[in-house]
Amino acid sequence: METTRAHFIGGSPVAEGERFPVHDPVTGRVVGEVCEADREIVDRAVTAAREALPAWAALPVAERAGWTRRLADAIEERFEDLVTAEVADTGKPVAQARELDIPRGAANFRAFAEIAAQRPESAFHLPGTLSYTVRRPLGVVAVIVPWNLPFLLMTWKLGPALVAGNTVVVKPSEHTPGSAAVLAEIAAGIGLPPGVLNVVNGFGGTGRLLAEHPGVDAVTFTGSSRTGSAIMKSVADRVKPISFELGGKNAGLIFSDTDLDAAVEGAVRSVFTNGGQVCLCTERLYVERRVFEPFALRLAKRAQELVTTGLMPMISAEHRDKVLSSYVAAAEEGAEILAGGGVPGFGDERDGGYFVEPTVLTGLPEGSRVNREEIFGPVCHIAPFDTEAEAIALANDSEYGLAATVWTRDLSRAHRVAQSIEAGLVWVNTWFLRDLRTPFGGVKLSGVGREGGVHSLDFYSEPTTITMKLEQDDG
Ligand code: 6OD
Repeated sequence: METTRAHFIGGSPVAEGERFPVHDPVTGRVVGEVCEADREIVDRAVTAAREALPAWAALPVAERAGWTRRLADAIEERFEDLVTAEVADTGKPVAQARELDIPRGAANFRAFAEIAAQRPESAFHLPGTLSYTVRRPLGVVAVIVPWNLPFLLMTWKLGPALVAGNTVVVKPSEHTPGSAAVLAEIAAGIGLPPGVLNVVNGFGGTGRLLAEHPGVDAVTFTGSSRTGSAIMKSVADRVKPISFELGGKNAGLIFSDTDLDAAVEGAVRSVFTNGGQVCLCTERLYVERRVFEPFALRLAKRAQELVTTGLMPMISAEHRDKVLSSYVAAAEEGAEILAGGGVPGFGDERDGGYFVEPTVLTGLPEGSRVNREEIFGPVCHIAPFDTEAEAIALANDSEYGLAATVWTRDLSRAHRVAQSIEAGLVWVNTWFLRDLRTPFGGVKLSGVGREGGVHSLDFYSEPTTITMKLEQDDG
C-alpha cells in the first residue's frame, strides 16, 4: 500500500473507518487505501463545520477572499504534489493535469475572490420607501464531486462557497480521494480556521449520509443525472437548496462552410479529451451531408491514431465494462464502426488497465439507446444532415441539455443556431473555452441552477430584503 487517504475534520486528519482499495486505472493495480466515513464520522465532520460557521460567516468578505487567495498561492506551491495525486487516481495525462486540472484549481479560488470583492450591492427607492438586501451564507454546504476532473470541480465549488461565508464538507469520489487530501493538507498548512473545510471519503452511501444530514443546509453536486435525482429525493423532505451539474448527450453540428481541419481537430478534442469522461464531451456529431464522408474518414483516422499518441483509461473496471457494453449495443443496433470498438492491446502493464479504444460509430437510428444515453467514454456517433433546421432539431432531440458545439464560418448562422439549441452552453468554433464569470450549467436532465461568477455566489448565499418606511418631514 502506498498511501492511506484519511478524512480531514476540524483541521486534522482522521484515519478512521473501514478501508477500501484505490486502483491505478493505467495498470489496474492497487496503489493505496481509503478510509470510509460511516454515519458517526460524517456527523463529526458536519459538527466541525457547524462549529466553525459563525466565526467564518462573520468575517468581512475581503478577509475570506484573502484566505481563498492564500489557498490559490499554496496550490501553486504544492503544484507537483497535486499533479501526482490527480494523475495517480485518474490515469490522466500528466500534461493535462499540469495545463488544465491543477491550474484551474488555483484560478477557481482567485476568480471568486475577485468576483465577490467587486460585487455591487443594490438598493431600491420608491416615494416613502427604501429597500435593500443583505446576503447571508447558506450555512454548512455538502460538496459532492466526481472522479473525472476531481480537483477542478471540487475547487469550482469551494471557491464561491467559502468566499460567500459557508463552511463545507467535501465528499470526493471513492476513486479519486488524492487531490482533496492534498488540499486538506494545504488548508491546514496555511492555517485556515479548523472546521471551515472538511473532507470525508467513501462511496455513494457516505454521500447520501452527508446530503441527508440535518446539519447540512445545502448540497452542490456534479455527476450523473441518476445520482442527482437520488440526492434530490433524499433532501426533498428538508427542501434543501441544491445546485446540480449533471450528465449530457452533447451534440456537435458541423456545417459545410466550416474550416474542416479545425472542425476535425475540435471534434477530436471534444469527443476524446479525458477519455471522453467530461460531462461536456460531444457524443453526437451531425455533419452537413456535403462534407460528411471526408469528415467521417478524417475523424476515424484521428481516433485510431490516439491509441498510440495518447490514451486515457476509464476510471474503473466497472466503467470500462459499461463503455464496452455500449460498443456492443451499438453493433447490435446496427452501427457501422468506423474506428475502435474494442480494447487496445499494448503488450505491457497497461493491458491490466481500464483502456478502451477511441470509437467512431455511424448508421444508427436516432432513437437508438446508444444515441440517447450518456456513455461517458471516448466515443461518438456521427450522422449526416441536410438543412440547418434539421441540424437544430437533431441537436435538441435529447433528454439532456448541457452543451453543444457549432462549427461554421457564417456568423449569422452561428448566432441563429446557437440561440436555437436547448442547452446551457454553446461553443462556436471551439470547445471548453471558459470564462469563469459566465453562467455554467444545463437544462433538462443536465442539471439545476447555474455555477460561475455571481451565479455561484447567488447559490451559496441567500438574500434578506429589508424595506423601510421613510417618514415624511411635515415641518
Ligand atoms: O469548467 C468548469 O467550470 C466545469 N464545471 C466543467 C465541468 C465538467 C464536467 O465534467
